[in-house]
Amino acid sequence: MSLEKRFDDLSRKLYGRPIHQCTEAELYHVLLNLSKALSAEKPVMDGERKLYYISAEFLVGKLLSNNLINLGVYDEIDDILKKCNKSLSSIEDMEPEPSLGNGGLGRLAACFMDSIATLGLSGCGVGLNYHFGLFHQVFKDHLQNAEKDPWLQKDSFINDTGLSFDVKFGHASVKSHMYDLDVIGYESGIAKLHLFDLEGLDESLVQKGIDFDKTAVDKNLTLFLYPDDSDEAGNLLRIYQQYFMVSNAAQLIIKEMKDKGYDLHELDKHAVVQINDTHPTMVIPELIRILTQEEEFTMDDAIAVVMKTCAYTNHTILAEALETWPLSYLEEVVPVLVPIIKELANRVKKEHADNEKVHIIDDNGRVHMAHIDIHYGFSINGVAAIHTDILKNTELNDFYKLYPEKFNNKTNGITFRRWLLSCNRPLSALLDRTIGTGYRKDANELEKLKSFKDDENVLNEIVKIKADKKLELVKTIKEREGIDLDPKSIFDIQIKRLHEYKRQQMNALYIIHKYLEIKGGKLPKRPISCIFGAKAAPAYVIAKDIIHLLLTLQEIINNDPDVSPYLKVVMVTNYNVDYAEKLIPASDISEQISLASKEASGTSNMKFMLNGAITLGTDDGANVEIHDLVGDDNIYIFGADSDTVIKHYHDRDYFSRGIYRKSKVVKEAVDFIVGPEALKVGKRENLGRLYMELLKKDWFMTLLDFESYIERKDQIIEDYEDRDRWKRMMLMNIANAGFFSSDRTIEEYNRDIWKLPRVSL
Ligand code: 26V
Repeated sequence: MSLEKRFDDLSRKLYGRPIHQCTEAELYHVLLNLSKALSAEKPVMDGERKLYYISAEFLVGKLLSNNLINLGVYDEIDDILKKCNKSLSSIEDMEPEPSLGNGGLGRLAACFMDSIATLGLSGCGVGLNYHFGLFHQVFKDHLQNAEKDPWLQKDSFINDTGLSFDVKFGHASVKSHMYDLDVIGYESGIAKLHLFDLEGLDESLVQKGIDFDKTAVDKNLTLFLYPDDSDEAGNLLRIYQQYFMVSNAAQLIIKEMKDKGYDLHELDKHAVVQINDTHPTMVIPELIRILTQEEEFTMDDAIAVVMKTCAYTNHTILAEALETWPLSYLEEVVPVLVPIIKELANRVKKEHADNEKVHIIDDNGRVHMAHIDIHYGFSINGVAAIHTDILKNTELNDFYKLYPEKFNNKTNGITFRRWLLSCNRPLSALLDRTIGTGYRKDANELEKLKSFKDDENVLNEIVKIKADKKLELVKTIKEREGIDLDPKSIFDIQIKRLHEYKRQQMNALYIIHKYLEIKGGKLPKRPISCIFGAKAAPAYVIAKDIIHLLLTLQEIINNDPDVSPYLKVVMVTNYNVDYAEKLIPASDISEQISLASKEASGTSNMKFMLNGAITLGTDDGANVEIHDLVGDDNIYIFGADSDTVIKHYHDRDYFSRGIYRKSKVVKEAVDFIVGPEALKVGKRENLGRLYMELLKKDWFMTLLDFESYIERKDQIIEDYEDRDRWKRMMLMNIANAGFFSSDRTIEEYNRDIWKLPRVSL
């Protein structure tokens, strides 16, 4: 049967009408069901050895377009719809975005699932099905407000599997329910993403905002991702959630091994578990518990086999992000695991009596989750070359000395299906026409584009695609934010979680600096549009203050007739994957300005590069590798390097106030935060706190790099006017992006850690 007939039959079956008479919302549901029917015909990858990728986040993004692309039917569906006077992009707008992640770590897990499926590896993802997601961000009085994000609908991409497990906590016992999301590989089979949900979840617990009774764990476990953990109940709830996730994962693994008739003593031959950051760490003691208590293993045998099965990925060096739980909390939530954790800790203590830094339980009775992973896993990897080096040489040096063979680097990657084929179809069409379609499966083929570096037609087409994407974004921003942008202005974009180390505040200081220059009569040659997207953790006070500053600047600058023709500020509302797919193809400048050493990798830097934006950044995370690939001429690097920064922390000799006192530009920009113009619009409490933070602490050394940031940013803005040079830089960035395909990253994970055979389809 032809696809068109199937599509039409389904629309008649579901709505009693042919395609052209259906509304866009109806067509979304028709296509959702068509996509599910087509994916059900594809093989599910399952082999002799299987990967379980456990992660608290899977930021999958909207699924319809991507699924149609990976099923190889996007263009055909697009044509059918066009014939019926319908547009696929308006239909896509009907799809709610799954709210199952927070930032780079969750999006990485989603890119990995796409690559695992595409490469035909036998693997699945395991996570939780948060009904209200992270949170939905709204702005009121220039402040971030958090609301629930009810993204789940009755008819969705998620399928009920009917599988259920019991999970026993200290004071309660609950039942889970497993839902599956099919991850469709590009012209390949299916990998399953298993999302566990709590049976008996009570959505009505959430009445106002994102507040709910955190103690009602038998009713609240899968309401939110990262519920506020600023109090004890919040901390306990996170442990409940983590154990719920890993207990389900462990039970699933054991069940599948038994169903396939494998000997659990050979668990490591048939299963490999990737622990994504420390959130799933308890899978280690949980597997040991099941093997010793339910499968008659000795403790030695259980530990030995689990050690050969589990591998850990570290995603940050920030001490405050490395989880440590008080033993007393674990005793309350998961008393069954405590004797096992103590046993694991004792073995380490005995073996390494001389070095407390590698112990699992410290003198304050806190359990260091990463230490469990490192001692009792067989692999530990960082996510970019510089990050892995810092882990080896500084942060985890004591462990590196013990287990050098366990440490390895896996530089992050992104799936080109979503971040090129889906979000920038004109650019992928141009690539098809110039270098052929081979790059879709072998991203290194993007290099072929280099032979067009002097081809004016190709260069001008790249520029034209960018201009069109900017026009589309202008329309979106007008619709969603009510702000007018000049499509001819430079689009300078910083999109990522709000965190002091990422230094959105430094970008804000530059905007203030420009504002003051324009007020003083120094006008830029071309208008600049500074665009931000970021959510701040609801309990992270300074991060919310930075959002307040950005919204205050947006109000002041966009309404000032002297300045707004030259400078605009936009903080987009509720930044998510869908927004990223619109912002990234439209970007001229990619802001990657973290304090060197602090950004483990970054992944938006790769997405921007692939879409022809030029990086303005520090030598940090994967920027270092981008820099190596494109060379000095095609990137703008500034600021202190990671060695200098690490030395400042070591010597405790960084004082921001000294820089503020010495530098006029620094002082002017910082003072503006609490000056009369800002306070007319913004709040003294928030702006005053931010001002004091910069002067008294500035833990992430904003002022250290501010002058060199101004210098480099002024330069990149000036160079934008050299249109010949700029378009060559765009081409060189696109052509060098192949290395950052997540297919390459997954090939490396598989080669060095997972060792899965390719499933023949
Ligand atoms: C979490 C927290 C939570 C408590 C407050 C402070 C804080 C700071 C950072 C984090 C990040 C946790 C891990 C994470 O998301 N890392 C990100 O992982 C990405 C994928 O590997 C990587 O590209 C980003 O550089 C890294 O920040």
